[in-house]
Amino acid sequence: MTNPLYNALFATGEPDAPAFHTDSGIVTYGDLQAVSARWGNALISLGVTPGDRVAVQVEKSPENLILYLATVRAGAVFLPLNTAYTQAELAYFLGDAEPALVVCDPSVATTVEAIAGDARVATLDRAGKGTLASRAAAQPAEFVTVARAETDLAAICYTSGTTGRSKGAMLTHRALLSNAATLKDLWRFTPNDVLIHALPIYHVHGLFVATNVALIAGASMILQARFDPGAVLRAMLRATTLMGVPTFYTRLLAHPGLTRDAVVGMRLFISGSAPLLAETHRAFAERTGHAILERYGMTETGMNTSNPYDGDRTAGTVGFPLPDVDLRIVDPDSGKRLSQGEIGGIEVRGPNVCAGYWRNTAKTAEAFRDDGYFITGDLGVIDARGYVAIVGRGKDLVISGGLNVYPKEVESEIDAIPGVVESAVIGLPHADLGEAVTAVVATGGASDLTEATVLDALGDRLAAFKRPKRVLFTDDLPRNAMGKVQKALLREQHASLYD
Ligand code: MLC
Ligand code: AMP
Repeated sequence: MTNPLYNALFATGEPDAPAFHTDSGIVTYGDLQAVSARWGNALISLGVTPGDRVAVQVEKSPENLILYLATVRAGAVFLPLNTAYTQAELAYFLGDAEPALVVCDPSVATTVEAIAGDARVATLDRAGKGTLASRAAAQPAEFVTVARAETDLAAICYTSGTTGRSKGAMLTHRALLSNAATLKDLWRFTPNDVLIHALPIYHVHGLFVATNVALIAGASMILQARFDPGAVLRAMLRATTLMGVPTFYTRLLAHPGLTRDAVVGMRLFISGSAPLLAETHRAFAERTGHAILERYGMTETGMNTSNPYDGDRTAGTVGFPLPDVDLRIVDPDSGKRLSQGEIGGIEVRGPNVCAGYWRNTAKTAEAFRDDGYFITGDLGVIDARGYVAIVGRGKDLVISGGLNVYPKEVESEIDAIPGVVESAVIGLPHADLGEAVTAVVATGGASDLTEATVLDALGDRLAAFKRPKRVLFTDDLPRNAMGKVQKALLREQHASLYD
């Protein structure tokens, strides 16, 4: 049967070749096919039909990845959710996506059942155990892979917006498959590669860039539940590649074990999801002899650009548009194409781009130009050699340790706290996280609010990574002549808060 993404992921790996290296041993490509068959049968026994959403908020484990493969194989739509999301946040996603099945940690099954609507609820814990795993174990290892068209959805990934609630980017088989195939070639992945996989698997970086590229190449992955520099350094002894956010590289640089000897078997270090400082690039090259390869992407588009494998991996740039991606720099207001060297909005078009936002035609229409280009909201410039550099964001967004935080969402929660007149949430330079979410709260001079009361109030409303690392108080927020809060001024005033 034709299932474009599933078939491609298993086209190269030999049945007895390793796919996962886990704490409890090797899982081969053959094992993955057999186990994902059992899990596919389990999904169907739970009523999942082609096109249904399977919402998954569970810790990273080999079984979680098998659930992804089984969902695709069963023709359903994988919907990963950050494990840090609170129940309040989860309720929104379930209401919007209307999944047929929600998979959650056993410890929250009762509360999830209360907000799951018509969806069935099954469980999976960090050790890969739970009602779903038990059900799968009792299923046959034969499964007729469900046929899908290239335009059918394989996944929905939610991404927040500058205004309003999160939107579900609809990712087709074609989008995921074309991006994985392109990156495999560009980054020269082969069955001999061993990728250190220490990223979370609820975002496109860990789920699609890392997992799909490794599988489509027939390579293997050392699966680590979370990023721990010591464990990554130990894994380098038997690995060839690492993909990470910039915080991975700054934390590795802070570890005395990062030496030339530690990386002798490694051929490639890739960074993305947030800007890699040129000084991190330089320091890493000095310590290890490796130039980190930086690439640029987003949830809605997968990867758009990459520094070259051969040739100059230029610090401070994200390299060239991928071979099948059209990229242009435009005047953000008029949409008019700008000349080389001019700074403007980055727009992309290609097979990698999502099919729009789930059940949100208005936001979809806003995000695309009439000629099909997707408006990324990033500001960039192309140099004379064709390298793209990201020079800022047209969208009000903070990226903390590779995770996106939309200030509006945090401000709305802070503004609801008694005693707060208004707030401004900004990103300030932070050596570890790149940017740290910081709140400036205006109290009108008449409140006894403290940093602790504000943070306590946000506790069960916002995931921990969205909560401000610091809360500063002021009588009033600075405004420009148009009455708009001057966030740039606030960023300047507090630029050295985390030094
Ligand atoms: C965890 N915390 C964070 C955080 N991660 N706070 C801010 N920003 C983050 N990114 C919180 C924890 O909840 C905890 O809060 C406290 O900080 C200490 O956590 P930690 O032990 O330092 O965190 P750690 O587990 O080490 O995680 C840090 C990290 C992780 C950077 C390794 O966040 C990570 O793996 N980031 C990668 C994210 C990613 O994959 N992004 C890709 C998106 S896709 P408390 O309150 O409990 O103490 C994308 C497209 C593309 O952007 O181009 O790839
Ligand atoms: P997300 O919505 O989580 O997919 O985040 C996508 C955003 O991350 C992009 O729009 C960029 O702003 C940012 N991003 C991803 N990769 C890079 C990079 N290499 N350099 C700078 N910003 C990046």
